Amino acid sequence: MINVAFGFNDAYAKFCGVTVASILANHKILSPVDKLNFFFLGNISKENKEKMFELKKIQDCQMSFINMDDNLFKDLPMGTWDYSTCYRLLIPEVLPAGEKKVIYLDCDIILNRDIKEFWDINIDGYYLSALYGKLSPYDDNEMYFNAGVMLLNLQTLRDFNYKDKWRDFAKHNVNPDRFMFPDQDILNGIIKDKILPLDSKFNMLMSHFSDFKGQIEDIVVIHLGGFKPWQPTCKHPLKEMYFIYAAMVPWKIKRESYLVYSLKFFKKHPLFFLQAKYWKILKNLFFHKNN
Ligand SMILES: [Mn+2]
Repeated sequence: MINVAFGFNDAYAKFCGVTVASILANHKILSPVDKLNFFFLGNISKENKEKMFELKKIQDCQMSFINMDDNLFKDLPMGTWDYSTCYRLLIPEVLPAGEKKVIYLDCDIILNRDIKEFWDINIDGYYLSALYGKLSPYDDNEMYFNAGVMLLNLQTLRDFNYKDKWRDFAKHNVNPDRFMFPDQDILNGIIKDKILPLDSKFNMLMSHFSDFKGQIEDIVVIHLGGFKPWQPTCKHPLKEMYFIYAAMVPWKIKRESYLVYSLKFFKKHPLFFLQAKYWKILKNLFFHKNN
């Protein structure tokens, strides 16, 4: 089985559905071990679960929903982030103990090729594989990885006592000035070595597109981070491919107009221009460095 995990809330269920549809549509089952096994971390409504199950029409697969406890994150300076972004931190402890490896994906992603190409990467001896380099939003010379696309070695993470390490970090070492991406900053705070750098074709953020030397058909994972494909401000050169898969799901994926987008933004950030932190977030979004 190929394990794939997501963490989200009801507002993002439809976007997760698009990612799942893109995985199913591009995957070939050549033997029983190739069957897809999805783990959905989040407290999801019955209606959204039923819609997710409808995607099995594209290809048969396993789907499990795992309820999460938001109390674990209530002391973190979350800013405007939803707790669900932190669910990825719990993957090694909430997945069945027998699972050795899992792919984690954000819900702003589509697969452009068979996910097996990503799954087959050998991560023996590593904690995880991710896009890794001088990607830090805090310091241009600091090594940092993007936590939106990861291949996790569950065995080495459990042996590392990861479960206690991230809780300890979240309790004692969180620096609110270096906490623009809660989940990603905690992961980068505790995992400093045994990271296998991923080729950008497995996490094609807009920031990496101009340096990519291959063909578009070679790209495996397209990450529509920063501005999302349904937002009018998204400038990712591959964003139209998103709507091929958006048409396959039982939810309506609407493109937001500039007006709707602006109203939502000001509702979420009513005093955003008064807070230095938001300028940093905006700067980061415009340069598409992360997420
Ligand atoms: Mn993302």
